[in-house]
Amino acid sequence: MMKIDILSLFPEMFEGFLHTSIIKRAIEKGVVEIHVHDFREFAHDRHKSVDDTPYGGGQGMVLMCQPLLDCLKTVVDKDALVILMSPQGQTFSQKMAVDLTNEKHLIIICGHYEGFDERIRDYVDMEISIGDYVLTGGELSSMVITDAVTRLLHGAIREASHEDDSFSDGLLEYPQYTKPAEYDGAKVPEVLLSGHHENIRKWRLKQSLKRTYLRRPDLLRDRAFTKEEAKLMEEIQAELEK
Ligand code: 4GX
Repeated sequence: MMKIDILSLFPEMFEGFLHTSIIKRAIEKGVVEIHVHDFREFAHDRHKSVDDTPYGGGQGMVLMCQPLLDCLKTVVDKDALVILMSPQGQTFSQKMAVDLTNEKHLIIICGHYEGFDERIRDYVDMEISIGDYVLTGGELSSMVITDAVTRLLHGAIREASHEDDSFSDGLLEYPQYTKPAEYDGAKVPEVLLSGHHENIRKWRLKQSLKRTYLRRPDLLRDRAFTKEEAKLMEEIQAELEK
């Protein structure tokens, strides 16, 4: 059982997320325990302030140490990995999601405003960004991390579904089809209806390679191809030159 504590000023943003689909089921099955904490409750003044103007002047507000770190103290333990969501962190990836499944306890800090008091970083083990764009706060980012990690935990989904994930073997997924065999004149590739498992496997591998080559060549840059993959790549390149 993994435990995830999320520290946020907008706990209501998590309502739909925690009560829907696979995350809801994973919580019910005891695969993961997720708690959202409103660190505004730890503010001491009448106005429940959590931010203040920056020393040295300038625009915007800075999240102050006290309410957030007092909240952190109530959830931290020796096993906890404290993660800060920020555009300045390492970019999140499937590999990071897999690595995080080895942790017992994640604590994810979501900030709003222009930034954090730098001294908050002394209590943080890892800073993660979900991509090079600017959000209004870290809540959506923390849900991205929580979602990507939770679905990988034992019992969250059928184990075999992970093996087909895009990125799990460094390739994009092959095209999939379901009934009917023809829709508005568009046919399902013949090989998929043939029942010939070896031909289907080879077709899917070739489609994965082709799609990755065309859409995400960066993923192939330092990939060690098997003999079979190298041969399929030659076929793909020859077909594309025609
Ligand atoms: N991936 N944001 C955090 C506040 C902030 C500003 C500066 C630290 C330093 C984001 C992202 C993201 C917006 C969340 C700014 N925190 N989080 N917030 N991209 O854009 O994770």
